[in-house]
This record gives sequence, C-alpha cells and structure tokens, in this order.
Amino acid sequence: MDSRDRTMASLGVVALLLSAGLGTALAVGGGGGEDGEGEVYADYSMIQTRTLTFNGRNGQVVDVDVREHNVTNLLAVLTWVDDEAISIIGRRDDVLTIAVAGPAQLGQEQQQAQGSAGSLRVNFTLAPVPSDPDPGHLKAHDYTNATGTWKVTVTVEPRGIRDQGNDWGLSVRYSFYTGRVIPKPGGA
Ligand SMILES: [Ca+2]
Repeated sequence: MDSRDRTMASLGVVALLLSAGLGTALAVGGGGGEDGEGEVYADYSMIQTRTLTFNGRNGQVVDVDVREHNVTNLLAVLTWVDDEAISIIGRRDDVLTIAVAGPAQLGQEQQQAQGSAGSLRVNFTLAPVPSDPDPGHLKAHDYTNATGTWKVTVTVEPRGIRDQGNDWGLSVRYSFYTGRVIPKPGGA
C-alpha cells in the first residue's frame, strides 16, 4: 500500500488585528440624557385648524374634502346678504337652509339650520382629544370617521318679488389633532 501523504496543507493564517483592545467605546448617549431609560409618551397637544371657503348662488351641494385624521370639531357657517331691492310694500327675505352630512362612516345624523337673517351655523362635535400617554395606543387613537367628503346642501327659497334667488358664502372650519411620541419631559 503506497500511502502518499503529500498533502501539504499550507494554511494562510490571516490575522485580523482587531482594535478592540483600544476599548474606546463611542458612547453616544441613548438620547435620554440624564434620563437613563429614555422614556417616551404619547402627546396629542398639537391641534391645528383649517378653514375652507366657498361661494355659490341658489341651491347647490358643495363637496368639502377633509383629508386629515382626528377631526375634533367641524363648523359650517352660511352667510348671505339678501339681494332683494327694497320696495314700498316691504321686503320679504329669502329663506336659506344649510344641511351638513359627514362621510358615510361618520355615524352621525346630518344636521341642518334654516333662517332668513343672513347667517346660519351647523356644528359637529367629533373625536375628543385623547389624554392617554401610552405610546402603544397611538394607533387606537387614530380617528378616521370624519375623514372624507362632507356634503353641504344649500337651499335658497326666494321670497321677494321677482327675486331670482340669492348669492351666499360658506365657510367650513375644522380642527384636528396629531398624535406623536415624544420624550417624557421633566425626567424628575
Ligand atoms: Ca334674493
């Protein structure tokens, strides 16, 4: 039996010189500063308000697109100046109606107001601003029922002599909160 063990294993030993020995840890603090734990909590105090305005004449349905989440309140105000010329038999002011309906998933009845005196208001009280500090509940407090297209129906009943209707203005103002996670203040 010829046993040739000519296998010469030449092992190239690669020495990786790790500079670990230097032991210089780049201690870029955990972001908490003094507060070792870096505690965070959910904050909902940032509340913004947006106002959209429209103009129209006579009966119309106005689509109002609300894109933001977490709408806490929506107020629609219809204003007008009766355009009937003053006559010797006196004025008969137009009767205007505003009806406001939220997106289908809102879960609230439409509201309306009617009058002949130049201004009508319809107000919806929606999601309350959360006071829950748990960051894990941020998603649970993301309210989207009021997000979408609101329909505002304006109706004008001319009452004056030869009155052809009336111009009006509509303003829709709504507020919404933004949930965010921020460092716990105080650290005390
Ligand atoms: Ca009129």
